[in-house]
Amino acid sequence: MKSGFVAILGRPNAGKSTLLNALTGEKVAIVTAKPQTTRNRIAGVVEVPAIKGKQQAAQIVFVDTPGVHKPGSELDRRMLQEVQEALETRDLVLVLMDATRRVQLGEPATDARPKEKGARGVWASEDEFLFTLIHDLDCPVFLVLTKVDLVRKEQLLPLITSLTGRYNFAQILPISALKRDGLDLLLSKIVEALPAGERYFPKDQYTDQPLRFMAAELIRESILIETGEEVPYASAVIIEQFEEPAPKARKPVTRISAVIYCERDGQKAILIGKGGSKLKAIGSGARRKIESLVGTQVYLEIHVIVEPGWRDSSAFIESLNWRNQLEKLATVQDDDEGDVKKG
Ligand SMILES: Nc1nc2c(ncn2[C@@H]2O[C@H](COP(=O)(O)OP(=O)(O)O)[C@@H](O)[C@H]2O)c(=O)[nH]1
Ligand SMILES: [Mg+2]
Repeated sequence: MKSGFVAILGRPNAGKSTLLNALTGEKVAIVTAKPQTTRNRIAGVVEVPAIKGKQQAAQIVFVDTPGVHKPGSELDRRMLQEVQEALETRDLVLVLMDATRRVQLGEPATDARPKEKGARGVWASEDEFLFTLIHDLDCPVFLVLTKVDLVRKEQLLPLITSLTGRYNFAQILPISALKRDGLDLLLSKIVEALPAGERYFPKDQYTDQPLRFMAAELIRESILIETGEEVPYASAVIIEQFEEPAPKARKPVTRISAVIYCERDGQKAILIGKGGSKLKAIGSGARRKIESLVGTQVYLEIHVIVEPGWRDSSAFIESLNWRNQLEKLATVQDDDEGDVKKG
């Protein structure tokens, strides 16, 4: 059999998380129309069955990453680090490009142009930045043009020409993650390129994320849907308590207590809303999704706390990372088992 890690790389909003979910057939990563939805690298595991005489069986570990953009805050720098960490352990890279975007033909990279959204100069220089990340990779890199359900075929050609002029891609594959078009071909091209190897994850595991982090992400997705302006970007969610139902409970309930951190009083007021109406909407939207994730009824309690300037606090940002949270939980458990508790 074959196996390997496949990093999904691209600009914000390219459709990376949508592709991850389409490939795994599960809601592994949250998806919204807003850029910079994904903050951590997230693995989604796909089992590909063998096709007799054609293709070996494979386990592909796709790694979704935050959108590549030039960092402004400490949070941005941490997100870029997640991208780089995904690139350290990979057997193949997918560069995902939104097929609906405009083409820049041979434009010079410059930051001197106005920084409005979609301004040509900014697009070009941010692309250049993405290309520097893949510049020295010693593995196959596929160009995947996604959202082709939104464009006519003849529109693709100029985009392909301009992108292949910059990098020697091993494959160029048009897909639509939304319509699930082109995914089988993409999978078989990936399997072809992967090395022989054993599974990295148990056969029935579809992600590396712990449930409590997925619950935090679903709450963040609700915030992204329910609020506008800078509120979603200034918000972070931490699960303080995640209590699974007692074994054999007649009516199993998962009890979750979460905190939404924001940066200013005004943002807190927006998150809570008139008479608590906004927080209620965020909570009930998230609760439904968490219920379908954990498969039990969920009691969800949410508090909002102002943590001024957290996006520039590396200590706070590190505490958001579930890999760090797991380490901390393990230490607490060790302490509980071994030592007499202080205080
Ligand atoms: N029409 C269409 N929209 C898509 C497709 N893939 C993603 N999108 C949309 O593009 C937006 C960004 O998707 P997301 O997966 O969050 O992008 P990411 O930031 O790269 O992870 C969302 O509104 C998606 O619904 C696609 O294949 N077709
Ligand atoms: Mg994403």
